[in-house]
Amino acid sequence: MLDGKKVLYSGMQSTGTLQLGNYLGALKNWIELEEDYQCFFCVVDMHSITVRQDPAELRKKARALLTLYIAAGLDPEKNCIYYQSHVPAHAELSWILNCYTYMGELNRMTQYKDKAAKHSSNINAGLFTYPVLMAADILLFQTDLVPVGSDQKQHLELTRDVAERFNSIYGDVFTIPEPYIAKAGARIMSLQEPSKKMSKSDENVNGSIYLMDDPDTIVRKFKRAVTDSDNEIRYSDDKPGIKNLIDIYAAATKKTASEIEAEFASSGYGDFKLAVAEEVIKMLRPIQERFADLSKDKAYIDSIIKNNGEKAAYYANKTLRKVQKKVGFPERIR
Ligand code: ATP
Ligand code: LTN
Repeated sequence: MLDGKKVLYSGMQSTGTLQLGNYLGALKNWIELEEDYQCFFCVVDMHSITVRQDPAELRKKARALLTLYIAAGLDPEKNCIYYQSHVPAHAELSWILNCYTYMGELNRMTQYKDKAAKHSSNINAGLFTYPVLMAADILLFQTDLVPVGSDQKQHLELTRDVAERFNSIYGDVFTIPEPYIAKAGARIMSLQEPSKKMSKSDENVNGSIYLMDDPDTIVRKFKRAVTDSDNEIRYSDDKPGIKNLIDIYAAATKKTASEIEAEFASSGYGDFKLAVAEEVIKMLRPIQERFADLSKDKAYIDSIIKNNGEKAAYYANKTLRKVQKKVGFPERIR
């Protein structure tokens, strides 16, 4: 609890331009929850370097991501929106938690296996211990709720296990966080390979709708989306392409899959794809406009970065000092 409210924490990597899955699976839910919680939204730039990045690009993307959080509707006065790399406590707690996490646990993480396969020439230790840094992010703020897409569920379970292990040795140090995985949009798939999740680091740009895509690009990508050939709009696992488009339409309109099946019972794939594109364009337009305005206001974004970084460091240090004391680090001389 913080100031009488439960704590909500989430973050995204500044590895690329946000795609529709990031928005529907995570960011949109953050906005819906922000009023009821004391919220921390992090740009996890330290996680981003587990995969090789161009320094100038990484800096640019981190700022764009922070600006996009605000453009999408998060209020930076009420919520703490900040860069992970500006708060050293993340790295410090991560080291300590490394010593309470087993190799076997990390070996089971599917994101690690996927990324190791994808970046086989750079399987670094950071990629392996990535979930420990994520656990540190969450536990530093005594978080109650973590809204994420379903691909992060395993990392959340590990976070809970590590926190419970630590608490069982040292007493109630950490709040045990709950995942929040909304039904609609929890896992948006690539438009080109509907068996793979949509990802901002996918080299096939036609598989992802980026939040900054213009209307023509969005229509073109949906028109080209891979589907089966029976032309029936039905929500079923044996129709992964159409199922994904129904999921996107459902998340954008808040309609259920059966309402959508009924609405498009007499339509073909072409019409349905255009309808999905239209809803997505409508949903993204205000975010794109706000992003363009905010990007011009350098002083305002700078002030958010500074003030919120300091605020996050204050709360994070409180937990860190407690943990350092528990594990037996010497007291600081003042
Ligand atoms: P990368 O491709 O760089 O690994 P990503 O696109 O998978 O990145 P992350 O930064 O890892 O995105 O994830 C940010 C948030 O978006 C997380 O909460 C994650 O669960 C959610 N998310 C990512 N991809 C999807 C998706 N396809 N569907 C639903 N949620 C998603
Ligand atoms: N691993 C997450 C990003 C992330 C995160 C967090 C999400 C890092 N730290 C803390 C929620 C809470 C991902 O989306 N790939």
